[in-house]
Amino acid sequence: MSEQMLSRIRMNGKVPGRDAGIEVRKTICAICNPFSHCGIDAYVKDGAVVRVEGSKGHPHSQGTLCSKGSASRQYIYHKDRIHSPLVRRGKRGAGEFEAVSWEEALNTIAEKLLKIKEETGPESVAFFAGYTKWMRPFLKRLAHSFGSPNYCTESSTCYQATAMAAKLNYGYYGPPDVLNAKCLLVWSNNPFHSNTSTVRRLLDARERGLKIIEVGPLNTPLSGHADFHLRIRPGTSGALALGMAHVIIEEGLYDRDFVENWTQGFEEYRNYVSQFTPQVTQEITGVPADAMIGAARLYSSTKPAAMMNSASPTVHHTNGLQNHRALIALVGLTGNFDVEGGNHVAPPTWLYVPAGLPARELEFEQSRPWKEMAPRIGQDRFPVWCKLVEEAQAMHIPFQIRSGKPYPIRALLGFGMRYGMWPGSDFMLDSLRKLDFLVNVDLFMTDTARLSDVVLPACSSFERSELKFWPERYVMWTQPVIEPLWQSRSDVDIIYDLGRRIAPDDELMQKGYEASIDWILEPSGLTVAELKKHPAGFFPKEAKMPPFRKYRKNGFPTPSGKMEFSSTILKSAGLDPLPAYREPQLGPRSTPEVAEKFPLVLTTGARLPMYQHSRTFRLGWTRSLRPDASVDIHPKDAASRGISTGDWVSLSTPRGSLKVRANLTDIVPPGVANIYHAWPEADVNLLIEPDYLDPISGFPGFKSLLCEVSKDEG
Ligand SMILES: Nc1nc2c(c(=O)[nH]1)N[C@H]1C(S)=C(S)[C@@H](COP(=O)(O)OP(=O)(O)OC[C@H]3O[C@@H](n4cnc5c(=O)[nH]c(N)nc54)[C@H](O)[C@@H]3O)O[C@H]1N2
Ligand SMILES: Nc1nc2c(c(=O)[nH]1)N[C@H]1C(S)=C(S)[C@@H](COP(=O)(O)OP(=O)(O)OC[C@H]3O[C@@H](n4cnc5c(=O)[nH]c(N)nc54)[C@H](O)[C@@H]3O)O[C@H]1N2
Ligand SMILES: [Mo]
Repeated sequence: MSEQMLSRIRMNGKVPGRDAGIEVRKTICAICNPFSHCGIDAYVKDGAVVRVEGSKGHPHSQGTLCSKGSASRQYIYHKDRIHSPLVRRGKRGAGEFEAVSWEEALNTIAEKLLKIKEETGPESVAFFAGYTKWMRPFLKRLAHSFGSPNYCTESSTCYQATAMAAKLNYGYYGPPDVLNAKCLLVWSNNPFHSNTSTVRRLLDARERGLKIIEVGPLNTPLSGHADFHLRIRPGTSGALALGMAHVIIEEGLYDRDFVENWTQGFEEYRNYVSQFTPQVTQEITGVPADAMIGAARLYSSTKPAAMMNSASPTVHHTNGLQNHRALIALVGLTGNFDVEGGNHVAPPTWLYVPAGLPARELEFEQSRPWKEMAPRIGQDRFPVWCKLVEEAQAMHIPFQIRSGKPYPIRALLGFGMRYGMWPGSDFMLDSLRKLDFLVNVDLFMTDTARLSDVVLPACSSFERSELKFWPERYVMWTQPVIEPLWQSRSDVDIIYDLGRRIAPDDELMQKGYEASIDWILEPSGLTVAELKKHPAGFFPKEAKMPPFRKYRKNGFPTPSGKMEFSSTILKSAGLDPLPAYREPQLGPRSTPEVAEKFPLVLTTGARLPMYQHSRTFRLGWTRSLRPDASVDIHPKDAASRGISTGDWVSLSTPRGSLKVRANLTDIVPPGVANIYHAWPEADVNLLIEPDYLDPISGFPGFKSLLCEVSKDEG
């Protein structure tokens, strides 16, 4: 073949090299959760990404990309990207905007926020970050340096309730040490859909003989690999955990030494769980007693055993916090807390990821002590949240906007804010309309952005620099592989430019983003200059995991210094100190009168591999994998209602109904309906009351309420 022909093939075939003008640059996919974020090789030609591939040899993602990451080009070049800063000119929500310069947009925001601060105090301005994590510490610092305690995030529905449960029981907690475990209790987590880059290691461990117990109502790709799959009725995790504790205690399978020396309230707990006999537990949870007993024996007698949890499905219930306390209590009860092959406590280095290095994220974020600021949104209603979580409880935002009590909320500065995230999303939407001033920063022109007074275009992970740690103790300072598209900018640049205008006294912020990262990383010995020398990332030599059983030296960071079966903090708040089981507020046992008309249990938001909340519906590739909003129901329930697959059906709750298609599947057990949570045409959060919340954590009961599915005759 001639050189000329070869050269043409290279050009057309996207082969990197000088001939083709294509360079391969390293970046990350940041569409999904911070524990994944796969390494990407971006093929760049003439300043545009022409192809993406998983970075081969990346220690976390090992060259893989899921359906979402593979569609990265459709994501970054999508027609819905916002091109320039916009200021509203027409009626709110009418979508009439004028494109303005960054200078004008930022000045408009600063003037308005400073005016509100002067009139009703800095607390009247709330700062909110949606699912995206990377800009959070900077946004929180901006809020506090401005003087507002009201920094809050999507974590008011995600993760933080599990962290609260862990703090109440143990003071701290750790992820499962899958590599060294002999038994893994996967309590409501579907990594095949929600955390794909971890699955290979899980399957390898299974091949080495790892025993697996899965708890969760839905069949998942893990179910076929599990020794036991306990298919609970949604919302009954707590009862199952108490039933398992009963078996473990009765049969003497608990860790006596740990319980005697390191726990508080065991006798009360033992006494309480004695009512959860296998028969009672079966009646509540629907799990056959034999399977529950078998799983309890397997988990407690295989050493070491680890528990894998998730950020949301056990706490998306009106009884979620106590449920989660009950299930993680099994870790201590069986002596698997902070041991090799169990749940190993390792403090996060940066953005939730433990990478074996110390850093100063918390000191950085909290630039002003709480006592120098007003009480947070939700502080009266969810005092235990405010004691344990360093944020405001965002579920209370719409209520405080409406009541103006204890002080008015007049402006909201949102980064990736989406009102569809809230239960009673129409209630949140109406509340946002009542604000004096709403700003949203997003990549795309979303419904929430359309409602705003000022809209700012953020850029994607391909167009910015961010600090990224992976649990494999790997770190990368990403560098833009292309220039920010149109006039978009990195969230962090926006935050620092606002900082200059609304928080001029914050000296560190005035020094800029990279100086702030250097400050945060100081205890680790890393600097941005050093990180920049490794564009593909590296393993810092200093990174090391902490020792096991740290409590033996320092006690537990709880009020009693012990693991608390009976919580001192809950007791002093006048709440039940034991991980007491209560039925979900709406359920066949708690509200049989409602169940007459709405006999199915509704669980929402089980993760689908191609969708990430609202993010990937607009992409042709991902959308083609599941084009229609659909509700999963069991063939038996469908048959008794005359429903076939693909039929249009009404999904109704006492609050309203949606028209969706029926998907007949035994992924759901009989009696349960399941629907994904962010369909653009069928928002299930319209069907859930805005105050359908766990009274302790404030988390919404997204995953246990009542519904009916009926054939749509219209
Ligand atoms: N592809 C994709 N990945 C994601 C996300 C996404 O939107 N798309 N979202 C990310 C986020 S923010 C989160 S929080 C995680 C969630 O990640 P996961 O927790 O893994 O996701 P889910 O599918 O919600 O829940 C896992 C399992 O919990 C069980 N479950 C469902 N309802 C209940 C219930 O009522 N009680 C109990 N005990 N178990 C129940 C089901 O059996 C289900 O298979 O995923 C993250 N990863
Ligand atoms: N019914 C029901 N509701 C749920 C759930 C459920 O299971 N059921 N799950 C809950 C959970 S666990 C979660 S985590 C939440 C998630 O809910 P959201 O936080 O709303 O999640 P997303 O839709 O992923 O992201 C919100 C916005 O962020 C924008 N965005 C993406 N990247 C960036 C960026 O880099 N910068 C900026 N500025 N914006 C960006 C996206 O375009 C999107 O418009 O939903 C909750 N709501
Ligand atoms: Mo989440």
